[in-house]
Amino acid sequence: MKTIAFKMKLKSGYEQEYKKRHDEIWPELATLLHAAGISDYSIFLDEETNVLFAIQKVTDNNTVNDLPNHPIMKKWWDYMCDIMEVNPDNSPIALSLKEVFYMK
Ligand code: RM4
Repeated sequence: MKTIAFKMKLKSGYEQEYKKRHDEIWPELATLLHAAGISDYSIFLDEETNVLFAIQKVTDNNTVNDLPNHPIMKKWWDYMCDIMEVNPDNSPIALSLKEVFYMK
């Protein structure tokens, strides 16, 4: 198991809508993410910059790299693309973050 973190960006003015959509996350999406090896997934919003900071645990044999091809993942990204900064395929622009400190 390892912890990974990345950042995404929310469009201005969509904080409540972003939270609402995640409060009502599709059960099939949660199942898919769990099946891919993701757990303890949190997303925090920096209200000054609209940067979304995401952190999650992934199993050593995770299949996270297959998620962009999955129909449920694609459907979620299509659903979210109006309120996030996205790539041409509607996946969120996500930048990996480097761990520089860890304390148990
Ligand atoms: C985010 C974004 C991410 C997804 C989470 C659940 O807003 O779409 O890719 O993992 O939702």
